[in-house]
Amino acid sequence: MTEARPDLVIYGSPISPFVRKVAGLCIAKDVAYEVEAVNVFDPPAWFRDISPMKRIPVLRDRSVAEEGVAGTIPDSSAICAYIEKKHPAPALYPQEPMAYAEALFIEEFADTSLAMAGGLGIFRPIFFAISKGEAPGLEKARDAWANQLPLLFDILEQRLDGRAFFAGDALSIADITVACVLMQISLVAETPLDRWPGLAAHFAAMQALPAIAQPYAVAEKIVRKALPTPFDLT
Ligand SMILES: N[C@@H](CCC(=O)N[C@@H](CS)C(=O)NCC(=O)O)C(=O)O
Repeated sequence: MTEARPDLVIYGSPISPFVRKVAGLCIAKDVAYEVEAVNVFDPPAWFRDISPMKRIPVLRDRSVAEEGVAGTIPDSSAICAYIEKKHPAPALYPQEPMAYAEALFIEEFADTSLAMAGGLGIFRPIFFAISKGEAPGLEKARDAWANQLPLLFDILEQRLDGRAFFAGDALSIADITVACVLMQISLVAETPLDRWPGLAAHFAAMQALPAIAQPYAVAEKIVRKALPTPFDLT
């Protein structure tokens, strides 16, 4: 028996935290999806047409259109908001207005500040170098871990304030996004969070969820082929 083709296609790579964020939202909602590989650094012409910012992920909803720009959405935040509208249960955005705004802010904070420090500051200098057969950029990564991330972890610790979730009293897009971006660091480096006990507890709880663990396992399998053991940046 063959599985039905899912409506939702995520173009990109599981190595991207933004692809894993969309995949995580789908898993948490039990919505079928597939990931179609696109190398964003050398994309095919059809992908350039649907990715105005030359970024992954882009979503295609085949139930809307099978090809062309129609039925596609660039940007993980727009994609997740679309999937929430299309598949409202379980809700992954809080109902209460202030909690809703908090969730959107934490999502944005993780997508920008945290991703800059963890992705561009740590993951890329290590993994991209190793993939090209070069020495890992440990100096840059150690600088990001020591000088950029603590301020961001302080903010997350303060926002979390000992709670189980960043916004409202249930899992939301905020929790999924923070975990996916933090795990971008874990792909290449140990991620000790002892100085931020609330964030450490949140991170451990998130890592136990299939929505976070399953897409990460796919990425980890790819990364471990080139880097068997994560680095200690402390
Ligand atoms: N805000 C975008 C960010 C997407 C993004 O930066 N993706 C990275 C991969 S992790 C990318 O496509 N980078 C291409 C490049 O740097 O040229 C989103 O949330 O989708």
